[in-house]
Amino acid sequence: MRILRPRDIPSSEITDESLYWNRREFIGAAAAVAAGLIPASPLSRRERGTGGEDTSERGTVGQADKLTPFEDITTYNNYYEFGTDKADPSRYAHALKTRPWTVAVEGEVAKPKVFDVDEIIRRYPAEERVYRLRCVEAWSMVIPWLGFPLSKLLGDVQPTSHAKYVAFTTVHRPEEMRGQRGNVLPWPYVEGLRLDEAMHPLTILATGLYGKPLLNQNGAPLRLVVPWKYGFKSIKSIVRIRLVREQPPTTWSMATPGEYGFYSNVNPNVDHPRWSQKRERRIGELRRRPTLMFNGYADQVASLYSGMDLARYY
Ligand SMILES: Nc1nc2c(c(=O)[nH]1)N[C@H]1C(S)=C(S)[C@@H](COP(=O)(O)O)O[C@H]1N2
Ligand SMILES: [Mo]
Repeated sequence: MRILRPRDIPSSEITDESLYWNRREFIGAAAAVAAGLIPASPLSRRERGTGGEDTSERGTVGQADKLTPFEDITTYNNYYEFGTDKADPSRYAHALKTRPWTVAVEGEVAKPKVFDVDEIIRRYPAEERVYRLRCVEAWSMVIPWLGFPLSKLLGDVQPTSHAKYVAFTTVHRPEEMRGQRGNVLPWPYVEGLRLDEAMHPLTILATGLYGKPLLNQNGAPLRLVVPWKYGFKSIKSIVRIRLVREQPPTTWSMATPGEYGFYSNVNPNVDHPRWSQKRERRIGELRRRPTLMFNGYADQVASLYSGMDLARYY
């Protein structure tokens, strides 16, 4: 497997964590607040995770986790609807029209509703969450998302007592998504979570990153982020969220059942059949670092899986 940086980025271009926070506070903050992207009160030092202290409460990460540069987050992507090369999404995703855009929230709920995405953005104020994203291909990034807990949206549609899982669907538009004209995966891309995973406070719907609205290659206008699971669970450009009784099918487990299961929790002790998951390369770094159980969020999520054999339910 090839793991390359998209291109050589001059050091002057690399977005440094402190630089980002300075810019955000002195230049970007007012505009971002006006656009409804971030809350008006700046996050405290503790919440930013810049002090090296325990910031686990909000799922933020410590000083050892330097933010991945914006350039890398937006040019080194997996989004097979636009091609399989890491550079394809940034090349071709502009063809997707992200407005008007609706998201149907339906199924086992008392109050199903078709939302306009701008209504979602207005109704659920975005907070900043700095999360690690660990791809199943053994690379990782640290991304300052803007988003809100999925639990807020689900709470508002009132899941019935029959709701046990949540099924997510990406938009299906072969005219705009050139990869969907081929059969590299079954389309549309679908993903799923158990209801308790979906309701967990770390699980967010993201609408932006680095203080700006999401670019198409990152899943505009609305994508899931589940930081303790491999990146492919974080489905992009969502048009349907359906509460269901049974475990729903997921794209990668349909495509390659022997390699990808429903749970897909980051787990250094369970190898992928074709490679080890013990280590990972942070994009922009040369060294490999150890992969952490549940991607480092074990203290917050391990209890969801108590008593489960995670080698069987991979
Ligand atoms: N619809 C859709 N969602 C997707 C993918 C995809 O191909 N299609 N790729 C997944 C994978 S494998 C990863 S690692 C993450 C990457 O998200 P990022 O490009 O924002 O870093 O998106 C996930 N969401
Ligand atoms: Mo991935």
